[in-house]
Amino acid sequence: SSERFTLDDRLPVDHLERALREDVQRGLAERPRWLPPKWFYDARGSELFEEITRLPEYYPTRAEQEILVRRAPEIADLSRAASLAELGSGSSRKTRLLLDALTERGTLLTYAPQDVSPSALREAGEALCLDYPSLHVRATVADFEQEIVLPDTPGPRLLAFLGSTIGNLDRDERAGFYARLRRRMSGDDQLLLGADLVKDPQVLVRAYDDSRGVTAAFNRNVLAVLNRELGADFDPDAFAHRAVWDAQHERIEMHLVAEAEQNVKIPALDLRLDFAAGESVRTEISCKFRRESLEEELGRAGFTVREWWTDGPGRFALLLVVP
Ligand code: AVJ
Repeated sequence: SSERFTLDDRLPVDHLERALREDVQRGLAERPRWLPPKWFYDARGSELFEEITRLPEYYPTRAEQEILVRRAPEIADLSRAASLAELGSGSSRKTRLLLDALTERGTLLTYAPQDVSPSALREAGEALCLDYPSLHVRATVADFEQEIVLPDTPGPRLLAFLGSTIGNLDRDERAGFYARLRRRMSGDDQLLLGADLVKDPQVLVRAYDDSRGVTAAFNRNVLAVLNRELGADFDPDAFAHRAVWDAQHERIEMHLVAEAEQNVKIPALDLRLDFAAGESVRTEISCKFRRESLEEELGRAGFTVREWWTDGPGRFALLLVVP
């Protein structure tokens, strides 16, 4: 296409609705109950997440940004990427640092963001086209848990998976994800991976339980999504926000805890749920990483870590990984 911006929607029209129903049906029936974190991100949830990234307690976004500012020229030199693909690109805010460096280096032709939100892709894509007048933006609407779409452009591709979104997957899910990624990548492609690191549990818990209650609102928003999409009658205010450090799995878990006994109807699923007082729904895992074990799990999938960069205080890592 001669258009500088294209958007390829690969999700079947009823995908989100079908997947949501399946996830809710499965997760809320299990004990302990759980929901996948991807359902946080409707328009309101995406707004709340943007607000989280600006909170004083939520360091990961700023830490990763600091690394990108410092290392973008090296990333451009080492990858010489003709295209930059990004999984779960959202607002593409941090991406500009990479686009600037790769444009400066003179190799970049195409940016290929992939996200489940067509509106985020359109907004970000159109803004980028204005600011990068020779860039081609090839956006894809797809769920990276289902499919990983890389542009079929010539030359090396740099695949970015930033923000420690990888932490939302447990060990087994990560292994499956790496394997699918590895199969899609050619010998000259590279992966740029953002990973939040294990640190003082107090610092971690505060990052997920901020004093202004933005993360609490973000967490409860998933109940509003279920109310709207499935006609459920959750009272979000009847659930307390909890962030806990699971030392065994080295992960933060977010929960919604029923403050009193609740009966909830989900008509679209013909479901009635009884919550005992104190019963919780796990809404997110956010795994934290150590260098050795992360390099090892990537190695098992056939990847080699070429560079490991951290921010000054060593809170967050950015990895350049090769097949
Ligand atoms: C976007 C998945 C990386 O786990 O830190 C922020 C989401 N949840 N605060 C994270 C999130 C609560 C975030 N990720």
